[in-house]
Amino acid sequence: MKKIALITGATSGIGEACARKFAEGGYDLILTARREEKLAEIKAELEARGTEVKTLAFDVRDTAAAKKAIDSLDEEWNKINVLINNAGLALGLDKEYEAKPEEWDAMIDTNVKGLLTMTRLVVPGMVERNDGNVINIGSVAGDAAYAGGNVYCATKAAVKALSDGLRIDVADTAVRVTNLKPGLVETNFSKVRFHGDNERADNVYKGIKPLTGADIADVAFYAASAPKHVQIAEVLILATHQASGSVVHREK
Ligand code: NDP
Ligand code: 8X3
Repeated sequence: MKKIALITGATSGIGEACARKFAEGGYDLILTARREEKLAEIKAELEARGTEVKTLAFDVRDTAAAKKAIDSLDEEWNKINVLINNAGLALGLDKEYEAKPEEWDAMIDTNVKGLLTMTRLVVPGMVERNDGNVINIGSVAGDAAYAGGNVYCATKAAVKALSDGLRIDVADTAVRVTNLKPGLVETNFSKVRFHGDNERADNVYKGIKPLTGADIADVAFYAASAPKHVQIAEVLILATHQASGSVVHREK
C-alpha cells in the first residue's frame, strides 16, 4: 500500500530536503508551494528515481485554492499519512514599533493561518483512518523572542500552541503531532527575510557551521517512522555552536 507524505513549501530548503528524504524512505509525495516550475523540476528528478509525485501549486494563504487543491486528490492520493506543515517565512528584522504591517500580515497569514488551513483540510482524514503524522516546522524562534524577531517569533510561538492544541485534540486517536523546532538552517530563509540582500543573508551563517535542510529532514523522517506507541512531540535542533535563538558562538 502507498505511503503518502504531503509537504508544503517543497520548492526550497527544509521542504525540498524532506521531499528527498521521504522519497528515499519509500513514500510517494504530494509536493506543494507557489512556484509551479520548481515543483515540476523536483517532481521530474524524484520520479526518475522511482518515486510517484503529485504537485499542487497554490499559496497557503489562499484558503479556497488550498481547499480546491486538496479536494482534487483522488482515492489513490487522498489518504495522506504524513503532513509536513513547512511553508513559511520571516520578513525583515525591524523593531516591532517600526516594522511594516504588510510584512506582519504575510508572516501571520503564511506561518499561522496557512498551517491551520492545511491542518483543517488534511487531519480529518487522518482521524477517520486513525493513522497519521503531522509535522509542524516551528522554530527556536518560538521559544523566546530575539532582537527584531518580534512577529516572526510570535508566529513560531503560535506553531507551538497549535501543535500542542492539536495533540490534545487527537489524543484519542493514533495520529501523532510533532513540533520540530530548528535553529539556524542555511536555506533561502535569510535571502527571503532580507529581500534578496545576499550579503546580509550570508552574514547570518558566518563563523558557524549551520544546520542543513537534510539535518531537519532526518529528524522529521524519524518522527514519522518511530514505533506506533512513540510520539515525538517536540524537538529542538540546533547547530553545535548555537545555544538559543540569540546566543551563537562564531569563529572570528
Ligand atoms: P526557504 O525560503 O528555503 O523555503 C520556504 C518554502 O516555503 C519555499 O518552498 C516556498 O515556496 C514556501 N512558501 C513560502 N511562502 C509560501 C506561501 N505563501 N504558500 C506556499 N508556499 C510558500 O526557507 P526554509 O526552508 O528555511 O523554511 C521552511 C520553514 O522552516 C519555514 O516555516 C521557516 O520558518 C522554518 N524555519 C527555518 C529555519 C532556518 O533557519 N532556515 C529555522 C527554523 C524554522 P514558494 O516560494 O515556491 O511558494
Ligand atoms: C529560523 C531560525 O533563529 O533565524 O526560524 O529565527 S531564526
